[in-house]
Amino acid sequence: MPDKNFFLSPKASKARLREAEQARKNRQEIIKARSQGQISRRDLIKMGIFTSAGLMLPISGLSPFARSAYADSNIPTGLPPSPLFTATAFSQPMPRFDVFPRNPVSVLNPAPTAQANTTQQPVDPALGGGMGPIEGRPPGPIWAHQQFTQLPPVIAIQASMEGAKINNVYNPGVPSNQNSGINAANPFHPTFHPNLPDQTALKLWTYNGTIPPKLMQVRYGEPVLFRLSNKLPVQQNQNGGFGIHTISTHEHNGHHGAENDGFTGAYFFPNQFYDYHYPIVLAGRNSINTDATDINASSPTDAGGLTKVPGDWHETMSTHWFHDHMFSFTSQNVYKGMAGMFNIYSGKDRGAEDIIDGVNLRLPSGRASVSGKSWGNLDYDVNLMLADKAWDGNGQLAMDIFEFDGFLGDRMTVNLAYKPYMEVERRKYRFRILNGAVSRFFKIALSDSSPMIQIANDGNLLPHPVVLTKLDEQGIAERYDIVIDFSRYSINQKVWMVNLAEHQDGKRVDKDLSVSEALSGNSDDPCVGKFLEFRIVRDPAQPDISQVPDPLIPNPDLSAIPVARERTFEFNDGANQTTHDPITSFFGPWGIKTNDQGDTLAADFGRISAAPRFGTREIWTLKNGGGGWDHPIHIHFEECQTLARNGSASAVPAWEKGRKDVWRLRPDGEVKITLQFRDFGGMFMEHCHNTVHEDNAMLLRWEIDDLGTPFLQPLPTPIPKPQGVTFMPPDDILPSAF
Ligand SMILES: [Cu+2]
Repeated sequence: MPDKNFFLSPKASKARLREAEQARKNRQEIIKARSQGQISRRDLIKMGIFTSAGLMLPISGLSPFARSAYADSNIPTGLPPSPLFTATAFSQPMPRFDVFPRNPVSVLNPAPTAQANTTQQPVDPALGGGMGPIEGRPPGPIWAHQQFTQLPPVIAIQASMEGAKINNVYNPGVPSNQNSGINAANPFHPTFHPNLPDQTALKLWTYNGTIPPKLMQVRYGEPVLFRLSNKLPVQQNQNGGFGIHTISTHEHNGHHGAENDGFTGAYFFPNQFYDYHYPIVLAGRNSINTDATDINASSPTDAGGLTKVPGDWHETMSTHWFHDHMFSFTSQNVYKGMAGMFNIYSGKDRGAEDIIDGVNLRLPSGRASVSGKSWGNLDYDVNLMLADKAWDGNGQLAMDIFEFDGFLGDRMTVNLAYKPYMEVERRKYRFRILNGAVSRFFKIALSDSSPMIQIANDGNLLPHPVVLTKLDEQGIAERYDIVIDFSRYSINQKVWMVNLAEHQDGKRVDKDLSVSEALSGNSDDPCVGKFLEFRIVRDPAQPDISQVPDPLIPNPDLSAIPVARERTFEFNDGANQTTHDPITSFFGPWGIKTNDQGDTLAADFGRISAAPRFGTREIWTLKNGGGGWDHPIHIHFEECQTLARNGSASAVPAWEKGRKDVWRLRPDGEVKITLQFRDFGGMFMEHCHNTVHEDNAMLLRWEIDDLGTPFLQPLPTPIPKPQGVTFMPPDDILPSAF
């Protein structure tokens, strides 16, 4: 297939291509200056690039919204295609995730503390000098780890955020023959393909500075302390042109106290660490099965048995991910590599298909009797992170932050490898598929249109498995777990995962193609078509005894819990900003209108838009305000049940009938959901997960109001500085929040 220029039609004139290249160069200078702190938002307004209402003015040669003088392209953006050098599709093996080592908490020095560790250290002059705390978590009781003594951390996972380097300690968690022949002992280079240049330390920023992306394996009832050290450059301008060195990690969609949620305003600086305490509990632990008597609410022991845990087993979660959530820089930082996955193991979903105890669902994973691991086998349980990327003429990661509709790359990567292949055996595999893109939606089929079984949505095992020949569109941050049975193929056969979702821009999917259309090579979108090749290489050494039972995990029954309150959130463009706080607020074009009152507001993490009462249940309606966009809306903290789409309960498809945490609203669409507020408190978020929309500035803060200590109401807003986090009162509290 000839190399297609996605961003400009193949029919675009040479003049249009030249114009596009010039526009790219012009914008690049501004992107660089903005990301490096050399110009402020006010400067951009003065320069006429933004209006105070947040709309970008149509300046030809600069704005992606401006119509070209050469109107021969309806694709209004301007990056040239990413060169492939000598790399070709399906010529490199797909690396499995790199599993984080799990250590006893005693290895942590200093030991973790309930309140932030405010031991002082000198602050680099580039960060203002003076002295500041070693931990960047906001200090004091309201940001202390909740229930730290009841749920003390048992496992320590340590990581650093740093620039790209060679990985000499890659641990795929499986032998080489389950990792497409990759010898994990070889140095693993920070590149999207062996025939592409290594990414430089300023372009790619990842957990531990290495690829493959990282996997945390955790289990219920075993609290984890994730200590993340910020080792990014102290100079803000050492960023390769985009991304920012202040970071905040969100464990999406952890049921943890807000101090561990990666709040967008709880970011920390180079040379600081942040202790995230992940208790890994079943929701409802303080009200349901509190004495831990239900064996279904359980966690795997190393010896092959079960430990009972409190909480509602219907709330069991399996597939999470973690990523940066820095205010107004999430898209750039995640694109730069700050994303990993997080598998949670339980009695139901333990990752050992040969343990038959009446609780274990025995999903495809691997055999404890072969590996010696009674949980968390990865042989046939495969994490896939899909992301579209773009790179410049030197092969270095490139991004255009002025694509306010959404930024699209033109090269498909799986686990950060450009169009790889994976060797598989003739048996069932589970794939935990994450959309880790900035703005792109995917829609997945197999090249021969044979069936896949969807077993989970957003990490929640469905009430019933769903057989599909095409998955639904998958929005940014959504996770679809599927099972593919390769026993129907013969050895040496190949089959491909195919993307059917064609984009023209970052607004939404332009068109869902048929498999044959997607395979035809006629799409202008180079991320359409085959992106992952499965090579069926052998029979399994042991017979496949894994199962996909029905039912999987029924929904929790909420019928006896009264609905305390209904709220409405409408997602629009043309947002207004009413606060103008230089630290906590940002401007549109995107925003959220709450409860049909007042303006559509751009994000301010100092504004409280909703404050549900602790211990209650509410119904929230998420509305697309129109304009032809789709928005994948994410609500932090609790998994929700989808009650209706466009007012109709029967319009909720079978694969959305479990619990979810991200909903594609679809153009002009509306979703009604229900959720509870329990177990923990503090400030959480709701936002579009098209991360460009999120950053510009479709995000709001809500907090759980418990009418007393330790959560004062309303909570003060943290203002992070290298010399210590201070607090200020909320900029704004919407009249309908409490
Ligand atoms: Cu959006």
